[in-house]
Amino acid sequence: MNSHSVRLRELIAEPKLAFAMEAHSAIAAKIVEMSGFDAIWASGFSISSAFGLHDRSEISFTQLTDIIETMVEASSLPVLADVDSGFGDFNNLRLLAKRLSRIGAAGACVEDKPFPKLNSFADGRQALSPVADFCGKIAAAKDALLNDDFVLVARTEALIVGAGMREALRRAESYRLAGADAILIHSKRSTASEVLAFSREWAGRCPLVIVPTTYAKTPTSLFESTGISLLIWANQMFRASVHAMLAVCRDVARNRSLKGVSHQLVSMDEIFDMLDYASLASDEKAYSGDPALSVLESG
Ligand code: SPV
Ligand code: MG
Repeated sequence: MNSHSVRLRELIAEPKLAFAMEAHSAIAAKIVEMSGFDAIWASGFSISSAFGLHDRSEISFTQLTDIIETMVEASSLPVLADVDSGFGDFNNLRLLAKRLSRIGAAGACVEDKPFPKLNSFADGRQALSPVADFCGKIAAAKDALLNDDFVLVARTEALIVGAGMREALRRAESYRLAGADAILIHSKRSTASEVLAFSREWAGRCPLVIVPTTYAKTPTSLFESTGISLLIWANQMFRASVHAMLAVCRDVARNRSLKGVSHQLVSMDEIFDMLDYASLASDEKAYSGDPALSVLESG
Protein backbone atom coordinates (compact mmCIF):
# COMPACT_ATOMS: atom_id res chain seq x y z
CA MET A 1 0.00 0.00 0.00
CA ASN A 2 1.12 3.55 -0.68
CA SER A 3 -0.77 6.42 0.94
CA HIS A 4 -0.16 8.73 -2.04
CA SER A 5 -1.78 6.24 -4.40
CA VAL A 6 -4.69 5.74 -2.00
CA ARG A 7 -5.17 9.52 -1.88
CA LEU A 8 -5.07 9.88 -5.66
CA ARG A 9 -7.56 7.03 -5.98
CA GLU A 10 -9.87 8.83 -3.54
CA LEU A 11 -9.49 12.13 -5.41
CA ILE A 12 -10.56 10.63 -8.73
CA ALA A 13 -13.39 8.62 -7.14
CA GLU A 14 -15.00 11.61 -5.39
CA PRO A 15 -17.79 13.47 -7.21
CA LYS A 16 -15.91 16.71 -6.46
CA LEU A 17 -13.52 17.99 -9.16
CA ALA A 18 -9.88 17.68 -8.02
CA PHE A 19 -7.11 20.00 -9.23
CA ALA A 20 -3.55 19.07 -10.08
CA MET A 21 -0.83 21.60 -10.89
CA GLU A 22 2.32 20.88 -12.84
CA ALA A 23 5.73 20.68 -11.21
CA HIS A 24 9.10 19.92 -12.77
CA SER A 25 11.41 20.10 -9.73
CA ALA A 26 11.34 19.55 -5.99
CA ILE A 27 10.96 23.25 -5.20
CA ALA A 28 8.11 23.54 -7.70
CA ALA A 29 6.44 20.55 -6.02
CA LYS A 30 6.73 22.30 -2.63
CA ILE A 31 5.17 25.47 -4.03
CA VAL A 32 2.28 23.49 -5.54
CA GLU A 33 1.64 21.93 -2.14
CA MET A 34 1.91 25.26 -0.27
CA SER A 35 -0.64 26.77 -2.66
CA GLY A 36 -3.36 24.27 -1.84
CA PHE A 37 -3.63 21.91 -4.83
CA ASP A 38 -4.81 18.32 -4.49
CA ALA A 39 -2.08 16.68 -6.56
CA ILE A 40 1.07 17.26 -8.60
CA TRP A 41 1.38 16.61 -12.34
CA ALA A 42 4.97 15.65 -13.18
CA SER A 43 4.76 17.06 -16.70
CA GLY A 44 6.83 15.50 -19.46
CA PHE A 45 6.81 18.78 -21.36
CA SER A 46 8.07 20.80 -18.39
CA ILE A 47 10.67 18.28 -17.21
CA SER A 48 11.98 17.85 -20.78
CA SER A 49 12.08 21.61 -21.30
CA ALA A 50 13.93 22.12 -18.01
CA PHE A 51 16.60 19.75 -19.39
CA GLY A 52 16.66 21.88 -22.55
CA LEU A 53 15.18 18.97 -24.51
CA HIS A 54 12.19 18.56 -26.78
CA ASP A 55 9.00 16.94 -25.48
CA ARG A 56 9.62 14.13 -27.97
CA SER A 57 10.83 11.28 -25.76
CA GLU A 58 14.33 12.79 -25.65
CA ILE A 59 14.75 12.57 -21.87
CA SER A 60 15.78 9.21 -20.53
CA PHE A 61 13.80 6.91 -18.27
CA THR A 62 16.18 7.65 -15.37
CA GLN A 63 16.28 11.41 -15.95
CA LEU A 64 12.50 11.32 -15.53
CA THR A 65 12.36 8.99 -12.53
CA ASP A 66 15.18 10.83 -10.73
CA ILE A 67 13.28 14.14 -10.96
CA ILE A 68 10.03 12.48 -9.93
CA GLU A 69 11.73 10.97 -6.90
CA THR A 70 12.90 14.42 -5.76
CA MET A 71 9.32 15.69 -6.09
CA VAL A 72 7.91 12.76 -4.12
CA GLU A 73 10.43 13.44 -1.36
CA ALA A 74 9.78 17.19 -1.32
CA SER A 75 6.01 17.10 -1.00
CA SER A 76 3.26 15.15 0.70
CA LEU A 77 0.88 15.48 -2.26
CA PRO A 78 0.27 12.58 -4.63
CA VAL A 79 2.44 12.82 -7.75
CA LEU A 80 0.94 11.69 -11.06
CA ALA A 81 3.82 10.95 -13.43
CA ASP A 82 3.48 11.80 -17.10
CA VAL A 83 5.34 8.90 -18.74
CA ASP A 84 4.66 9.93 -22.35
CA SER A 85 4.17 6.74 -24.39
CA GLY A 86 6.16 4.64 -21.92
CA PHE A 87 9.65 4.83 -23.45
CA GLY A 88 9.04 1.88 -25.78
CA ASP A 89 6.85 -1.21 -25.80
CA PHE A 90 5.04 -3.12 -23.03
CA ASN A 91 8.36 -4.13 -21.50
CA ASN A 92 9.77 -0.60 -21.20
CA LEU A 93 6.49 0.64 -19.74
CA ARG A 94 6.26 -2.12 -17.17
CA LEU A 95 9.83 -1.45 -15.99
CA LEU A 96 8.96 2.22 -15.66
CA ALA A 97 5.69 1.49 -13.82
CA LYS A 98 7.53 -0.79 -11.41
CA ARG A 99 10.18 1.86 -10.74
CA LEU A 100 7.56 4.57 -10.22
CA SER A 101 5.62 2.42 -7.80
CA ARG A 102 8.87 1.75 -5.93
CA ILE A 103 9.85 5.42 -5.58
CA GLY A 104 6.43 6.47 -4.28
CA ALA A 105 4.72 8.10 -7.25
CA ALA A 106 0.95 7.90 -6.79
CA GLY A 107 0.24 7.00 -10.38
CA ALA A 108 1.31 7.29 -14.01
CA CYS A 109 -0.35 8.55 -17.16
CA VAL A 110 0.58 6.84 -20.43
CA GLU A 111 -0.55 7.99 -23.87
CA ASP A 112 -1.52 5.94 -26.93
CA LYS A 113 1.21 7.17 -29.24
CA PRO A 114 4.17 5.29 -30.66
CA PHE A 115 7.69 5.97 -29.37
CA PRO A 116 9.01 8.62 -29.77
CA LYS A 117 5.97 10.72 -28.97
CA LEU A 118 5.66 14.40 -29.80
CA ASN A 119 3.98 17.04 -27.61
CA SER A 120 0.30 17.23 -28.53
CA PHE A 121 0.48 20.92 -29.45
CA ALA A 122 3.71 20.82 -31.48
CA ASP A 123 3.85 20.77 -35.26
CA GLY A 124 5.07 17.46 -36.65
CA ARG A 125 3.95 13.86 -37.00
CA GLN A 126 1.14 12.99 -34.59
CA ALA A 127 0.17 9.31 -34.75
CA LEU A 128 -1.74 6.72 -32.70
CA SER A 129 -0.54 3.28 -31.60
CA PRO A 130 -2.61 0.23 -32.54
CA VAL A 131 -5.28 -0.30 -29.86
CA ALA A 132 -4.25 -3.91 -29.15
CA ASP A 133 -0.61 -2.90 -28.55
CA PHE A 134 -1.63 -0.16 -26.17
CA CYS A 135 -4.00 -2.46 -24.27
CA GLY A 136 -1.10 -4.90 -23.87
CA LYS A 137 1.03 -2.10 -22.45
CA ILE A 138 -1.68 -1.22 -19.91
CA ALA A 139 -2.03 -4.83 -18.81
CA ALA A 140 1.75 -5.29 -18.55
CA ALA A 141 2.14 -2.09 -16.48
CA LYS A 142 -0.65 -3.14 -14.09
CA ASP A 143 0.91 -6.58 -13.65
CA ALA A 144 4.33 -5.09 -12.82
CA LEU A 145 3.20 -2.65 -10.10
CA LEU A 146 4.54 -3.10 -6.58
CA ASN A 147 1.53 -1.28 -5.13
CA ASP A 148 -2.05 -2.33 -5.91
CA ASP A 149 -3.40 1.19 -5.32
CA PHE A 150 -1.10 2.82 -7.92
CA VAL A 151 -3.33 4.72 -10.38
CA LEU A 152 -2.77 3.99 -14.07
CA VAL A 153 -4.29 6.67 -16.27
CA ALA A 154 -4.63 5.84 -19.98
CA ARG A 155 -4.57 8.90 -22.20
CA THR A 156 -6.04 8.87 -25.64
CA GLU A 157 -4.75 11.24 -28.27
CA ALA A 158 -7.52 10.30 -30.73
CA LEU A 159 -8.97 13.83 -30.74
CA ILE A 160 -5.48 15.37 -31.01
CA VAL A 161 -4.69 13.44 -34.20
CA GLY A 162 -8.15 14.16 -35.65
CA ALA A 163 -9.39 10.55 -35.49
CA GLY A 164 -12.79 11.67 -34.20
CA MET A 165 -15.11 11.13 -31.26
CA ARG A 166 -16.13 7.55 -32.09
CA GLU A 167 -12.49 6.48 -32.19
CA ALA A 168 -11.75 8.31 -28.93
CA LEU A 169 -14.66 6.53 -27.22
CA ARG A 170 -13.72 3.14 -28.70
CA ARG A 171 -10.15 3.51 -27.52
CA ALA A 172 -11.10 4.73 -24.04
CA GLU A 173 -13.46 1.78 -23.56
CA SER A 174 -10.76 -0.68 -24.69
CA TYR A 175 -8.26 0.88 -22.27
CA ARG A 176 -10.76 0.71 -19.40
CA LEU A 177 -11.35 -2.97 -20.11
CA ALA A 178 -7.58 -3.56 -20.27
CA GLY A 179 -7.28 -2.29 -16.68
CA ALA A 180 -6.86 1.51 -16.81
CA ASP A 181 -8.11 3.21 -13.64
CA ALA A 182 -8.97 6.48 -15.38
CA ILE A 183 -9.02 7.98 -18.87
CA LEU A 184 -7.34 11.25 -19.85
CA ILE A 185 -9.18 12.70 -22.82
CA HIS A 186 -6.96 15.28 -24.49
CA SER A 187 -8.14 18.03 -26.83
CA LYS A 188 -6.44 20.96 -28.53
CA ARG A 189 -9.63 22.87 -29.29
CA SER A 190 -9.99 26.43 -28.03
CA THR A 191 -13.31 25.52 -26.39
CA ALA A 192 -14.26 22.62 -24.14
CA SER A 193 -16.88 21.31 -26.61
CA GLU A 194 -14.99 18.08 -27.43
CA VAL A 195 -14.20 17.04 -23.87
CA LEU A 196 -17.73 17.88 -22.71
CA ALA A 197 -19.22 15.81 -25.55
CA PHE A 198 -16.86 12.95 -24.69
CA SER A 199 -17.80 13.17 -21.02
CA ARG A 200 -21.54 12.99 -21.84
CA GLU A 201 -21.06 9.87 -23.98
CA TRP A 202 -18.69 8.31 -21.47
CA ALA A 203 -21.36 8.58 -18.76
CA GLY A 204 -19.11 7.88 -15.79
CA ARG A 205 -17.78 4.45 -16.84
CA CYS A 206 -14.56 5.32 -14.99
CA PRO A 207 -13.00 8.63 -13.83
CA LEU A 208 -12.10 11.20 -16.51
CA VAL A 209 -9.08 13.51 -16.48
CA ILE A 210 -8.69 16.65 -18.61
CA VAL A 211 -5.91 19.15 -19.44
CA PRO A 212 -7.51 22.50 -20.28
CA THR A 213 -4.48 24.22 -21.80
CA THR A 214 -6.10 25.49 -25.00
CA TYR A 215 -9.62 25.78 -23.54
CA ALA A 216 -8.46 27.48 -20.34
CA LYS A 217 -11.21 30.11 -20.49
CA THR A 218 -13.96 27.56 -19.71
CA PRO A 219 -15.13 28.09 -16.11
CA THR A 220 -13.98 25.10 -14.07
CA SER A 221 -17.44 24.80 -12.46
CA LEU A 222 -18.69 23.52 -15.82
CA PHE A 223 -16.32 20.54 -15.62
CA GLU A 224 -17.44 19.76 -12.10
CA SER A 225 -21.07 19.57 -13.17
CA THR A 226 -20.31 17.29 -16.14
CA GLY A 227 -18.65 14.44 -14.27
CA ILE A 228 -14.95 15.15 -14.77
CA SER A 229 -12.82 13.93 -11.86
CA LEU A 230 -9.41 15.57 -12.22
CA LEU A 231 -8.34 18.77 -13.95
CA ILE A 232 -4.63 19.20 -14.66
CA TRP A 233 -2.99 22.57 -15.21
CA ALA A 234 -0.16 20.94 -17.07
CA ASN A 235 2.62 23.48 -17.64
CA GLN A 236 1.89 26.81 -15.95
CA MET A 237 4.55 26.56 -13.22
CA PHE A 238 7.24 26.03 -15.81
CA ARG A 239 5.96 28.77 -18.09
CA ALA A 240 5.69 31.19 -15.15
CA SER A 241 9.27 30.49 -14.12
CA VAL A 242 10.61 30.97 -17.66
CA HIS A 243 8.68 34.24 -17.88
CA ALA A 244 10.20 35.43 -14.57
CA MET A 245 13.73 34.34 -15.51
CA LEU A 246 13.55 36.11 -18.87
CA ALA A 247 12.29 39.34 -17.31
CA VAL A 248 14.91 39.41 -14.55
CA CYS A 249 17.82 38.34 -16.75
CA ARG A 250 17.06 40.83 -19.49
CA ASP A 251 16.67 43.69 -17.00
CA VAL A 252 19.94 42.90 -15.16
CA ALA A 253 21.87 42.46 -18.42
CA ARG A 254 20.50 45.72 -19.83
CA ASN A 255 21.05 47.86 -16.72
CA ARG A 256 24.12 46.16 -15.26
CA SER A 257 22.32 46.42 -11.93
CA LEU A 258 19.90 44.54 -9.69
CA LYS A 259 18.03 47.75 -8.83
CA GLY A 260 15.20 47.22 -11.28
CA VAL A 261 14.50 43.61 -10.30
CA SER A 262 14.84 43.38 -6.54
CA HIS A 263 11.06 43.60 -6.09
CA GLN A 264 10.67 40.60 -8.42
CA LEU A 265 12.86 38.30 -6.33
CA VAL A 266 11.92 36.24 -3.29
CA SER A 267 14.29 36.84 -0.42
CA MET A 268 16.89 34.29 0.60
CA ASP A 269 15.00 34.06 3.92
CA GLU A 270 11.88 32.95 2.07
CA ILE A 271 13.84 30.10 0.48
CA PHE A 272 15.34 29.23 3.89
CA ASP A 273 11.80 29.05 5.28
CA MET A 274 10.52 26.88 2.43
CA LEU A 275 13.36 24.44 2.96
CA ASP A 276 13.15 24.65 6.77
CA TYR A 277 16.69 25.72 7.56
CA ALA A 278 15.48 26.49 11.12
CA SER A 279 15.00 22.86 12.01
CA LEU A 280 18.32 22.01 10.40
CA ALA A 281 19.99 24.46 12.78
CA SER A 282 18.27 23.00 15.82
CA ASP A 283 19.01 19.44 14.68
CA GLU A 284 22.65 20.42 14.30
CA LYS A 285 22.70 21.42 17.95
CA ALA A 286 21.04 18.19 18.96
CA TYR A 287 23.14 15.82 16.87
CA SER A 288 26.61 17.38 16.54
CA GLY A 289 29.38 17.33 19.07
CA ASP A 290 27.30 16.11 22.01
CA PRO A 291 29.74 14.05 24.13
CA ALA A 292 26.80 12.13 25.60
CA LEU A 293 26.25 10.55 22.16
CA SER A 294 29.79 9.20 22.02
CA VAL A 295 30.68 6.09 23.99
CA LEU A 296 34.37 6.56 23.19
CA GLU A 297 34.59 10.14 24.45
CA SER A 298 32.54 9.53 27.57
CA GLY A 299 34.70 6.44 28.29
C1 SPV B 1 2.61 17.52 -20.41
O1 SPV B 1 2.46 18.40 -19.56
O2 SPV B 1 3.72 17.05 -20.69
C2 SPV B 1 1.44 16.97 -21.12
C3 SPV B 1 0.29 17.81 -21.36
O3 SPV B 1 1.53 15.84 -21.56
S1 SPV B 1 0.40 18.47 -22.94
O4 SPV B 1 1.56 19.30 -23.03
O5 SPV B 1 -0.84 19.18 -23.09
O6 SPV B 1 0.46 17.39 -23.92
MG1 MG C 1 3.40 15.11 -21.61
